[in-house]
Amino acid sequence: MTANDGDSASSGAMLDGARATIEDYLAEERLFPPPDALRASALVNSEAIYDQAADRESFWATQAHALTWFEPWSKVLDWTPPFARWFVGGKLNVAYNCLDRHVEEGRGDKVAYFFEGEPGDQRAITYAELLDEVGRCGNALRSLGVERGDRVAIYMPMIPELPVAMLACARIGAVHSVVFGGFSAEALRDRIEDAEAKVLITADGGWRRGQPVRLKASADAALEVGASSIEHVIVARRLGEAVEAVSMSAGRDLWWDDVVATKESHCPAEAMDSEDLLYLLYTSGTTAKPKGIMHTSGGYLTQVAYTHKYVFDHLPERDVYWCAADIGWVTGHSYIVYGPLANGATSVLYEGTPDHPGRDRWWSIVERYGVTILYTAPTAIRTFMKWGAQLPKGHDLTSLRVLGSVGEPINPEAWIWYHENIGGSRCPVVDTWWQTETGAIMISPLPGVTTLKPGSATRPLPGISAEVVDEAGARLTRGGGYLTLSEPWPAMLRGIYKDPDRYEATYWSRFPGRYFAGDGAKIDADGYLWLLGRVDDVMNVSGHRVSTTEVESALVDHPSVAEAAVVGAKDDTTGQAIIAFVTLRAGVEATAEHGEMLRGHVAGKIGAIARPRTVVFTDDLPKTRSGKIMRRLLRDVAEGRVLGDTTTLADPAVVEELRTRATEQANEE
Ligand code: 7RM
Repeated sequence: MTANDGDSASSGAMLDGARATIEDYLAEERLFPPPDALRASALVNSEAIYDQAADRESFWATQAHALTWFEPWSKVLDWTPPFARWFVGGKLNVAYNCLDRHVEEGRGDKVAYFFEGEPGDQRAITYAELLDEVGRCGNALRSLGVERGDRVAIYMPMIPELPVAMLACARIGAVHSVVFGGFSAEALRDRIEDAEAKVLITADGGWRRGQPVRLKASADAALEVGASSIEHVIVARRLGEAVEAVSMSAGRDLWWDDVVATKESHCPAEAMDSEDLLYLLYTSGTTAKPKGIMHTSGGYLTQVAYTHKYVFDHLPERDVYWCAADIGWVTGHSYIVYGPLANGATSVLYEGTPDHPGRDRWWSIVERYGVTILYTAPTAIRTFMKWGAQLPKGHDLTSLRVLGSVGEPINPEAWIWYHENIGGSRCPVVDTWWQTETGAIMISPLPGVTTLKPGSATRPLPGISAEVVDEAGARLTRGGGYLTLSEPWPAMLRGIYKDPDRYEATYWSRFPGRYFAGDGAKIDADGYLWLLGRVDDVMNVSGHRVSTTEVESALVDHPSVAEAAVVGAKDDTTGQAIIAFVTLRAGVEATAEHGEMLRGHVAGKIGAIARPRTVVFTDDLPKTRSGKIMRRLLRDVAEGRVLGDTTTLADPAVVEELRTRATEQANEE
């Protein structure tokens, strides 16, 4: 199944829905030109950079020259659609670029990370210290037989050992596959099996909202059956005495303190080809099987470094940068680890939740470290809005210069709140559109150049070609359609691991010659882009992608479930919430307890992020005559909207029935 062969009704309906959204957006008409003070000192403060990028290949070559290459490339781009190779023949090492060159140039004492654990423990880690630890970890991996090209799975909390593990892989040429710590044992097992990882790096656990999260127990469950490629498990100690002793399997499991800390720090960096795999990161698509997105070395590092520098107007001598995402998602890979480190940034690395021990935790962090750049997601901003403006007011946030947003469309109300209450009305808000697949930011303002419109990601960055097309693939210069990328870009995915056909079908078949992102977008009279959300069966919950099909599979996996259909419904905080319509097998009673149990079942299969907000039991699902479930109708029901055209329904009575049930259900909550 490709991204586009779902029921076509859903895309059309999505664009209809999107039109209503855009009307809301345009209710906010204020324009925000770059503040004078910021423009005066900005790295880029003129439109000229867009003209310079007209020759795309030479523009990207200039950006790539900001990195240290062991051997030069012979060709900037080799494009055999849909397969791109950037900086062909060039040799570099990503970890060397993130660490060694800063140390060699005398910046070893600069802080790379201000780590703050959720319980309040603090640790500043310099570039020199990070380099040493990465070397030790690289040597540990080598001692366990990890070689160039081998895959290493990483399942960790947000502690310094996580970037260390990633960089150690990059240093020795191994490919990391980071699995978000909130994912279940089963999700971890699937990813280990697909990647055939040789080593798993994990921790006894981490802290979340004051509670220990026992990751090693989860990892043990993942390895209990299957995942037989894993030869060794390295376990970092984070919880220690706070919890019962973790079980260590003799011969397989090793403590970080025994296997890493004891190694010498000198660890030669492999000269990798520009196109060698750097990492795999699994992301949800429109089928139940997550896709292993492949990112390579030279092009990826070029674009994450370039975007981190210019989108956030980052200067290492001036800024303290904080991306508050989790490293387990692509935002953390590109904008906590690789981009900032390549640029010699000083970053904040925070382990926990925003409400522990109080709801002003983030603002105390901004104040403590003098954060100048803050990058977060609309769902977090809306949560802070609910908690009230008095919390940030209680802290000195005047260090902030630039604010960023990522993960989903930011509604103008949240944009304005962020701008005023966090940014003191002085900081540009850069709304950055990109995806796991794009690897790096693609559409975004430049804070010293772009006049902002709240709710618009504005325009493609210099070097990027994004275009909106209609159903037939014809380019639009005004109005709503489908967002496509019309030229290859350095950080683009190189494929889906072990599945080139799916890569081609998912991204390149709907609009020939174009990469289709799966998002709807509109262009306004000034040429500004307004992102309108997904047009496929991918939900966006708190800025994270969850596949409807994946949740449906988890549901029908339960013996009591006959059939399930899942949709995303608009939610004021999380953007979308997961609503599951479930038909039970004969003899099973549709009780509230059973619904609760099914919600837990999904969380157990995939992770808490996929737990449905609501389970609606129904005797039948609305289907077209050809038997396709009509998601558009279910979305209408879930969002309590007036129902659309139901004439292709096999049994219109089903919808009436559902609507009644959904309303009853909502009243019970
Ligand atoms: C970075 C990330 C990608 C999907 C993408 C969009 C949505 C992300 C924005 C956005 C509107 C934005 N990677 N999305 N950023 N929509 N404005 N600034 O989120 O692979 O997890 O998700 O997220 O739908 O396709 S992701």
